[in-house]
Amino acid sequence: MSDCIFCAIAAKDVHGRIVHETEHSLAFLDVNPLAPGHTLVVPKDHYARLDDLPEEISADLWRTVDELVPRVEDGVDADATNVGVNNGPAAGQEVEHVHVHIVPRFEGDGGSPIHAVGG
Ligand code: DGP
Repeated sequence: MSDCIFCAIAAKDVHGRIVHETEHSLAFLDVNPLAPGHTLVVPKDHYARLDDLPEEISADLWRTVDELVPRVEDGVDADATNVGVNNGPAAGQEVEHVHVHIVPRFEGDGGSPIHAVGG
């Protein structure tokens, strides 16, 4: 999509601090990190929401997340991670190109957990 920033990063038209790449997925550092090492994993092609993803792309995306979580934790010596998707504008999705946040967490960092809706 021509006006999508994550499509531009995936096409290497816009600089992104890329940390990993597969056939269908790209991982790069978030420009406004919630913690050092905050990483975004995106499909290279444009899909707005999780349920738009074809099965093969979805499998590649989540496999990439699985592989990167321990690497991100090791990379910044984190104690844990929050892994999540803001899936749709009402859930806080600002960039309408699917992206999985991997946010490193540190004991006592004061950040918020992800609460279940209505929980
Ligand atoms: P969300 O609210 O889930 O749509 O989060 C969007 C994230 O994308 C937010 O944490 C900031 C990040 N972001 C927005 N624009 C850029 C950009 O141009 N480059 C990078 N690396 N990250 C961006």
